[in-house]
Parts: sequence; structure tokens; C-alpha cells
Amino acid sequence: MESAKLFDRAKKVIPGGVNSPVRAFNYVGGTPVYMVSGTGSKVTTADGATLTDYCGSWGPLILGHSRPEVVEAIRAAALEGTSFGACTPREVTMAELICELVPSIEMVRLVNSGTEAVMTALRLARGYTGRSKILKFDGCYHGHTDSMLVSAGSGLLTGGISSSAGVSAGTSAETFVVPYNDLNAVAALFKSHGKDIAAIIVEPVVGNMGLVVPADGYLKGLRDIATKNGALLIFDEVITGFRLASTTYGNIIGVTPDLTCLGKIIGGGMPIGAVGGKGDIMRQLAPLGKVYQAGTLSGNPVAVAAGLVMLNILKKENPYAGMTEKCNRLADGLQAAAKTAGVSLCCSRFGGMFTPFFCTGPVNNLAEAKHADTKAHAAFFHGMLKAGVYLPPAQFEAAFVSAAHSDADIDDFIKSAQAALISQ
Ligand code: HOZ
Repeated sequence: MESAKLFDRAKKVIPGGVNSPVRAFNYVGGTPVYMVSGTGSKVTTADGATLTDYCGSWGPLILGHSRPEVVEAIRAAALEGTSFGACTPREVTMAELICELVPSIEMVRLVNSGTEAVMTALRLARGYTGRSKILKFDGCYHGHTDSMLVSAGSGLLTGGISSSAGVSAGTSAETFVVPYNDLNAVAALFKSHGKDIAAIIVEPVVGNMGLVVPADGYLKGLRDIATKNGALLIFDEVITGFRLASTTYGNIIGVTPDLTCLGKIIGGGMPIGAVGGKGDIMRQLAPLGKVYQAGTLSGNPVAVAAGLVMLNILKKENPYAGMTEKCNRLADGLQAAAKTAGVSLCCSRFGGMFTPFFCTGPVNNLAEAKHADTKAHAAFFHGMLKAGVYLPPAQFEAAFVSAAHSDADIDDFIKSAQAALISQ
């Protein structure tokens, strides 16, 4: 198998053979599948297989792989020049479009990834409030900046690493952690430490402990507590921004964060990120203010070209109801297949996102997510892979339905799931 051969070569020169840990398949067993191309909902592998892809580069391929208009924008931008390390016209249009689509974002700074967006948001929150502590939630993942690796989700969670080595005790001590979906825990923490907390950061809908949906009133409750205590509220919408509508989730539900972090989702598959929010906070950034942030590739013209075209297509075509409908049908079909097979399964779903948790559920927080049987998940992952369906290779991740998934894809998913679950 070509993938296995590539992985053997990779392990000699790349730590663990991968450039991002979840890809190593350590959590499902076996060796990673190497992707060589993708069109619409399908990817082809180095082994010559065609798979229906529900990982979608972890969210940003809302229009599917290689949407022609996006590819053409990348090609045209690259012909004009791949990087200038200087101002370019398109970054202005991109910033204007983000501010138009997300009213809580009055000003925006483009960066290169969600991790960078979060780093910048935290620094801004500390600079603006003059406070040092940040509150995050158990199992939420905000990229790999040091202080956010405490009790983090995604690859750390799946790998059983509660906090990364190499993060100083001093840095970890700046992060408070409480369970997600528990306003009382937040209120209690603010009672004892409210004067030190610069910001609450949250994935408004969590994708990184598997998909976990906020309880009614939870995000509004966070807003109220932050406001009452002079702390900022940061929504990490690296997964949810433009995934549920052509705006942020905060805007959909009418809860206004002070800052919003966006990531790969605004790049149409190219590396990009952004942090935006209230003007008086954003104006603290250098060169206007004293909070420093910089980057040669920030606002890279090729990434911006791809993102602009994708965001404009999303605005025009509004594919969200269709994605939600397909995702619900997939999740219902999966749930029914599990019932028939006698497998304990709770399929979380929200818009075009889903996670099959292998436990009875419901899953409202990390403690409940951890009830999932990861061995059953691994068996399901491989059963689906054999049937030509590619899912995120870890239990504690969200999967994605794109606008390019067809009704036939969903039918095929359900049929494959029925067979995979019966043989578990
Ligand atoms: N941390 C990402 C999932 N939430 C995985 C990134 C990747 O492996 O590409």
C-alpha cells in the first residue's frame, strides 16, 4: 500500500510521521491514509481509493474540495504574486466583507491561523483590561498557544495529555478551567477571582471534544457574567464561523462577544485566520496601540483571494439549510442503524456538523464525552473507511457535511454505517 510506504518514509524525517498529531491515526489504529486530490465531496488517496470525505480539512471546505471558482481565484492571485509582505488591495475588501457579515466585528486583523488569532485575542484582552488570567473550558481547544493547552480538547484529549510538556508552570497558572455548560461554576470562579480575569474564551458550539452544543441561555449567561465583572468575552469561531450561516454563531444567536477568533474557515482551504471585535479594543493593536502583533504572511494575497471568493459564494448561495437537512438525515440514519445493531451511540448534530459518540449520551460537557467507548469508535472508523467513507480519525472531533455532499452520499453513508455497526 502506497500510504503505508509513505508513512514509513515520513516517520524517519517527521516526528511521528505527521505534521499534526491527530493525523497519525494513533487514536483509531492503523496507518494514515495519504490524500492526493479532492473534488466536491470526494477525495482520492495515494492507494487509488475514492472516499467520501466528512473531515473536510476539519471544517473550512464548506463548498467541498476544489470548487472551481475558488481554485481559479487561487491561480489568478498566484500569477499576480504569492506574497509581498506589504499591503494589498484584496485584504481591504476581505476586512470590509468580514465587518459587513459580522456586525460585532468593527475592525479586524488578518493573521495566518486560528492559533495566531487566539494568541492575539488573549494578548489584546490582557492589554485592554490590565488583567492576566483567562478562563477557558475543560475540553475546549483554542489552538496550540501555550496558555490554551491546559485541559485542552482535540488531539490532547484523544492522546490523554491533560496539558502539554514545555509549558511553564507560570503560564499554566494564568489559565482557569471550569466545565463547559455550567454557569454556576463560572459565577463561582468570578466570585473568588473576578478582578484578575481578563477574558472568558469559549468555542460557542464546541467542536473539539466532539460536537457539544451549548445549553439554552448558556452563552448569554457568559456574556452577562463577563460584562458584570469587567472581563472580555472571546468567541473562538474557528469552527463555527461561516459554517452555520454566512456570519458567526454569536451573530446568529444575538450574543455579542468583545472579540471573535476566526481561522481556516475564512480561507476556502488556504491558511489564514483573523481576530476582530469592538473598535476600542482592536485599536489597542500596534501600530495604533501598544499590543504587538505582526506577520509577513498576514493577509497573504493568495489565501485572501480564496477566502473572498468562498465567502461571497456562501453569501450568495446560502447553502446552510441544505447542509443542515442532509446532516440531520445522516445523524438520524446513523442513530437508527446503531439501535438496530444494539450499539450504544449518541450522534450529536448541529447545522452541518456531527459527532457519533459511542455512549448513550446526551453529551453536554467533557466528563460526559469521556463516557464514549473509543474502541467502538475506532472499529466504526475503520468499518466506514473500508466502505469508502473518511471520518475524522478520532472520537473527540467534529465531522462535517459540506454543500457538495449529495443525497446519494448521505444514503451511502447510512448504508455503510448499518453494515459497519452490525459487524462491531
Ligand atoms: N486540531 C485539528 C482538529 N481539531 C486537527 C488538525 C489537523 O490534523 O489537520
